[in-house]
Amino acid sequence: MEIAELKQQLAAVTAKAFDCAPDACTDAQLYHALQALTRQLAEGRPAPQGERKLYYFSAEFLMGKLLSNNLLALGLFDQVRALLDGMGRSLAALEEYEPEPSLGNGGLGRLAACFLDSIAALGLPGDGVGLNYHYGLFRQKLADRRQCEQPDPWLGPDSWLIATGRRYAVPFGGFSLDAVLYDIAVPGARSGIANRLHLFDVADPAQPPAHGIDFDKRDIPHCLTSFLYPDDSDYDGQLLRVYQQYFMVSAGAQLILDELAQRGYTPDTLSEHVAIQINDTHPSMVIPELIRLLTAGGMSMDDAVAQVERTCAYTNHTILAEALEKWPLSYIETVAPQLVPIIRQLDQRARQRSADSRVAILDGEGRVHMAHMDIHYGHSVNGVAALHTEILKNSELKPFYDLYPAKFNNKTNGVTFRRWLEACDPALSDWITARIGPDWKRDAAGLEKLLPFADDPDSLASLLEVKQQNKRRLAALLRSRQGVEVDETSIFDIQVKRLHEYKRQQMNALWVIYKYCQIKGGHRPPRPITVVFGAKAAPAYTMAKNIIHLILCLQQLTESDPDVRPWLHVVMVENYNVSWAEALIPACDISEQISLASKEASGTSNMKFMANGAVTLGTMDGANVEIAGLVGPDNIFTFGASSDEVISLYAQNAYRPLDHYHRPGVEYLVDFLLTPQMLAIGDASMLWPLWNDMKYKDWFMALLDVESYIAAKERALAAYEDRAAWAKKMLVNIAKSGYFSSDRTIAQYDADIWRLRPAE
Ligand code: 26V
Repeated sequence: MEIAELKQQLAAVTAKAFDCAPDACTDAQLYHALQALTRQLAEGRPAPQGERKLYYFSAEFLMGKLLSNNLLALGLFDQVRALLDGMGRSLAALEEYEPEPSLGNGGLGRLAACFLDSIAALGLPGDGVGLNYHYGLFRQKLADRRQCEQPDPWLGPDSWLIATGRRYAVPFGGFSLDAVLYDIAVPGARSGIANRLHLFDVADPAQPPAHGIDFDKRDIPHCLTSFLYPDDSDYDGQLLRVYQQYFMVSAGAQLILDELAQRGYTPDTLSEHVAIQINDTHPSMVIPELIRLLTAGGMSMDDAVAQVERTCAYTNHTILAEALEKWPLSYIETVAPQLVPIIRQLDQRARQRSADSRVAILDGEGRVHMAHMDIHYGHSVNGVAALHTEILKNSELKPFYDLYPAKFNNKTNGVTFRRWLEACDPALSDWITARIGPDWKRDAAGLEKLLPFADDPDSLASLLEVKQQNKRRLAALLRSRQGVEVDETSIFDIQVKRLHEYKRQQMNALWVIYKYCQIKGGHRPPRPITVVFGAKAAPAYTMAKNIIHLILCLQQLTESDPDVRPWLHVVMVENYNVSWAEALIPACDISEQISLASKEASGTSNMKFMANGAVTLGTMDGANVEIAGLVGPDNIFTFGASSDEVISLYAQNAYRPLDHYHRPGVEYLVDFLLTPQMLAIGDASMLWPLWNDMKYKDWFMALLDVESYIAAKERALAAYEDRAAWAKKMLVNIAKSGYFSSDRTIAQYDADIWRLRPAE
């Protein structure tokens, strides 16, 4: 669409809605009009046709704001930017009025959103299936150096939700509840089509809780879709999780069979016409539910099991034992009693396939191992990075790999470069296009064409200028949102991700202590350093909250010390989310990816940072391994124990944190937590358990790697001072990042697992 026509259409909307021309509108009104227009264009697109259709089931879809993304997909991004520019307005300013959908939590949810974007861009028929949470995970407030949780309402008059008018009755034990279907259109870039994200909701949702995020967890009819991952530290909370899961998959399975019939196919052809991807174990009950529905329609159990096994595929996103779901069968007896005989049958059949009790579905304590059900009754099991898949095959899921070697495959994660480069970093996008043309927007592998510019001083100088511009933009945002003043000439070192001990934000905090002591001892760095953290802690995860407390204490300590403040600045962003990521990632110099090797399945922010010209400081974990392989040792800073070393330390129970604590460079860092200056700022009831845990337990081995981490970070900081050499590292990272496009990942899922064969 030309700019003139766009302007005309926009004028029609503003005239009708506000009785004025676009120029006379406020930013809020202009946002409203642009959103309405964009929404209408997205919804007007046809669905892709094909023999087989994918349903991507996920408890989370961390979509982020949709205006820029949808404009890009519709091919209107540049025109809208130009139009607004001509009016003296900016898209960024309008987007401040868009609430961010709070439908996700972390990597798994953001991956689902990137996948929907790529599925649509490739023109593949594939819809998402999830739940319409009203108050999200929670909104994080930082007060008194602690995290507080508030509801995160996001549904308002300008939401992207489409009320479809469709609903399905979900049969729970003792009552039934209607699942009301809302959709969000997912337009594909350059494909001309739009898929849908299907979000099920209760008909009569509860109002937000009066205090924090506490609510009546037994009020299933009203509260089922209130929150994502509601507290499950008690029985009611655990049961609510199972209610949510069954609600999602039962309604989803009914929708699938409905659409199958609408397309003119009978249930005995299910696997030819439907592919289901089970995103981690939250949707696993779709397997027995589909079997239930198929057999209720007259299909034999043998045939139903075979259909479902050919239809479903499972992705594993974590090897942390506590995240592998095991629900007592008694819970399922309460929530969905009709599934119990089916799950027992599936367990019996699995026992016929293998006598190895480690692969049973039901264990001796009457619990259902959800992942086991997925592996037996799905045709594909994939990990999300090369190292992760190898660990699944060789240790975590080894008995299953021995039983079903052909089911296992790797699909290294990816991210959509439309959101994570084109939309969030227009200056860098223009810099790239000025050098290699626009083809990289179609196929990110084309970014390799940048490599010859690694020796072009002008290109390197202007690349540094782009980074500077993004740092300035972030500084302005930090000022307006949090009242924080950061030094734009400092090095921006950024760690943003969920707070978890295995991700080792506490190790980064130990580095802050190291640097603080260095500066106090008169060793100033050559240039100021800004260390940015962003992380939410699960509300019941005490140690994670203690780590947030430590970071906030260090923030206050460094800020209030005039010797240190000019050289070392700790900033914690409040309520880290997709929108924050879109401002932080383009501004980053050093990308912190410091998980304990073997624990981070893949990571995806590592890929986004890389594509935006940050240099990784990381362990050889998850997709960092593949990043290191692509950019080579000169363009990444790696450190720490290898995954093999870590796995063998666990296997032999041989890690002794005290041995590391007693090393001369380590003890004072750990003990710093309990110094009078820290206790004057912080709370001993949070700092002491952290100190005690690090010294005596340290399950994720921060002390094992802290010395090599500090050394590697020093190397990175020193390397930054050779500006031309650093710019070259940035350029190589950008040039090699194309492999991590989710378009590539999705093409592989389709070739190896889904085989969607879209109609030409
Ligand atoms: C598990 C659980 C279990 C306990 C209750 C709450 C809860 C919530 C979520 C999960 C699963 C989270 C898994 C996850 O997000 N994994 C991340 O997936 C990314 C995409 O594949 C990957 O890049 C990250 O490395 C991995 O941590």
